Amino acid sequence: MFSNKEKFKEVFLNRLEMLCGKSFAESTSRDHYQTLGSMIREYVSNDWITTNERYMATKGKQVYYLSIEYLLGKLLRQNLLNLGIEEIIQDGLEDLGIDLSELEELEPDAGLGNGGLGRLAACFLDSLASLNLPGHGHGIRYKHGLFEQKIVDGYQVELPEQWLRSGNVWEVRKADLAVSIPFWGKVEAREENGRLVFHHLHAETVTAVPYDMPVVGFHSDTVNTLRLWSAEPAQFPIFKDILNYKRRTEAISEFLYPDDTHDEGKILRLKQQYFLVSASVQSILRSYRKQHGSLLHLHEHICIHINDTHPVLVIPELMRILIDDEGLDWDQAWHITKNTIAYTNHTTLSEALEKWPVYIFQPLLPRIYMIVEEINERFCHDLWEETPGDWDRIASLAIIADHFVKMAHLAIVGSFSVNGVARLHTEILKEREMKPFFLLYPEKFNNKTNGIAHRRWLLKANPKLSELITDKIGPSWTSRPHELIDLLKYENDNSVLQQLKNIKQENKQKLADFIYQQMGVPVDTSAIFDIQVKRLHAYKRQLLNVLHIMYLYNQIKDDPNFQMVPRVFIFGAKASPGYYYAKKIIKLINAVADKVNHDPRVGDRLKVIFLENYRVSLAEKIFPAADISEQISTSSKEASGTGNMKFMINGALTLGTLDGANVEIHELVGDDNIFIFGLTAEEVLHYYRKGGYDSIEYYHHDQRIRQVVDQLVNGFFDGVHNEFEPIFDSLLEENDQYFVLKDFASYVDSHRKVGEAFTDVQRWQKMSLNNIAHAGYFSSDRTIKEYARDIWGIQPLW
Ligand code: 26V
Repeated sequence: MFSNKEKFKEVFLNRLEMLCGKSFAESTSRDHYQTLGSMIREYVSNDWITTNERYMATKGKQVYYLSIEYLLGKLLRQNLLNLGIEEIIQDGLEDLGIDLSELEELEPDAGLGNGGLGRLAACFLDSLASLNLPGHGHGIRYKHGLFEQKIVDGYQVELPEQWLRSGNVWEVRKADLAVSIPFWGKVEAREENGRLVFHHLHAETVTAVPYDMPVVGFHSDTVNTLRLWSAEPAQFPIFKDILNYKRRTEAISEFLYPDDTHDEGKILRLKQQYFLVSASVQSILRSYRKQHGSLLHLHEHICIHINDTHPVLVIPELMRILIDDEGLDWDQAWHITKNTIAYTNHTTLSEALEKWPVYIFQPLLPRIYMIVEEINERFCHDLWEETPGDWDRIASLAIIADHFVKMAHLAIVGSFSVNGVARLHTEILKEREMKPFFLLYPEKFNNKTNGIAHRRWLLKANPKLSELITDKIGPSWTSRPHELIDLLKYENDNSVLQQLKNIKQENKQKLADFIYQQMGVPVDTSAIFDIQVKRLHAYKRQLLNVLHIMYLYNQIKDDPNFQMVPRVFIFGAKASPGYYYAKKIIKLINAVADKVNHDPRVGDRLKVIFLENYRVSLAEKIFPAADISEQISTSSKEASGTGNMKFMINGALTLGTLDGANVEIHELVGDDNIFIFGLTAEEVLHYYRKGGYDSIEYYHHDQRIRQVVDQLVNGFFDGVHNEFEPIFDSLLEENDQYFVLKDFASYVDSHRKVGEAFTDVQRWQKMSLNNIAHAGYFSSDRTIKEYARDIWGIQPLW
């Protein structure tokens, strides 16, 4: 139906009438979107079925990626691009007077994630399918994704997100593949035929119904599956209070937890985790049994990868099935389980490491708890054999300690691979945060530096730049991103550099139009677009950025003739609803924006924009328009960052600390093509060991710092005196845990260098080109190939 545009139009018009029961004349844009979506899904279903049949027939090793988050964004345009039918459809629709971009706007973002971790999962799915690798995702079909953010009077307000309001054209409900998940109840051990058999009695059972979404590879026949589970009441509940039971059940897949602060004590979150794990494992084993029969060689044919510790209960769940249902003994089951599971760690921040109180865990998951207890006992026993009497070591490594289950410890002990997400991060894991585990199992630890789906973040998000690249080095960079390096041939080619500049300018204009339309603030597109978009966290230091803006404003205000390269500072950030401090920073950014943008003395020299509701589709408008990418976390704190890579591949220059993957960006582009400032990770860790540094001293000795810090509490920006007191206190009373004041001078200096470099247009464009040329390394195709080779042991099927 997509062989040519005439055929497409014919089928489209037919389908529209059938699906919507309207004539074309009466139909709305939404009808057009639904019709097109359903046609595309039908079009991929052939390849989808064939892909699954081939997986069944060839019996090659497969990987299942378990993640509590998938930040997919919109799928329409990406699917068209990957299928190679974008042009036919765009032209066909145009003939009918329909604008494809308008239909795209109607598609809601699938926002089933908080930030980097969820987006990484989505990028990985794209690369798996595009590399023809047998890899599928499992997740939860949250009815409401991450909250929608509104800014009201400078404050963040959260609204429930409603992505399923008009249905989801991409999914297929598979009610016949539903499975049951037991919670609560009690376990009874009975002796049957000479062995102990465990029965889970009086459980409250929930039905998990899968909704499958096709994951279409780029110009390949592979269509993998993202299976999202939805919680529904069991068909014949035996409870008296059915209404409450229904509510409790549906609550499991109602909301994505917006908190990436830790969720200690939240029963529903643990329920979600086990729900995902149990449903996924049952489904994986059902298809495995069909293919291979017995589970004895499971680990040779499948790998289950857990995205952080949220799905770590897959370890005891697999043990339970192998022992209770398959009748294997402990050692056999442990061997299989350990060799099936691989784990990625995404943070070293100790406050972010998951742990569950036993008083919640044990009653909710009684059989699973017994198994975790036994894993722990055996593990501690082995430690004791190794270092008898060393109680401190055992206590610090134990999986259950001080009445908590430590999920990261369970993940490390019960898996064959533990990886970090950037080189520095993995080193910190090995040398500090998880050192005792590294000494115990050095062979498990490895690094897999993150990557991004370059086809979404460059080919789709920045069509003009993509066209120029293809024009210069040919089209194969779309599948072989390392070929971007060929752009270096043009680093001294003035015409190419000029074209680069024109494209950036066009993209900046588009973003400026969007900003004007959203907020009514005009911005000067010849200014430096300096952008920080990411979740709001103290360690990411949006505060450092805003203090610097306050400092620039003070200079303008104190000296009306002050000369500076004009700048537009753009922010996008959601704060966890319960994260009081982060919300204060949002208010501060907006207060500063309000003052600066309305001060006639400032003119076009300085503008501050806070774009509300940062999400995947907004990000796609932002990255192509950036000159400067702000990656300014306190060194050692950001595991990797992936926004840094999205900026880079769109030609923005990084202004950053040597943290996360910035270290690798710096290594690739060299000192001349990046702006690095601030303490190194080693220096930060050194200060922590000494108990911090003396922030008051910096306050007293640097007038620039004193002025901006005082302005937090003297009503300068908002007319009241206590709004920003918590921020003031964090810097002085609490001794500035994130080294904001310590890095301030170095940050100011880097910004000065940015200004200088920007005035030399040719130099700037050359730096930009260098960044694009080296960004191929950060394609998630490269990352996924490394996972496939080093961890999963999977091969492309064709
Ligand atoms: C959780 C918490 C909770 C306590 C307060 C501080 C904090 C900071 C971060 C988190 C999130 C932990 C998991 C996560 O999302 N990690 C992110 O994973 C990305 C993909 O690997 C990576 O690029 C980001 O650097 C990392 O923060």
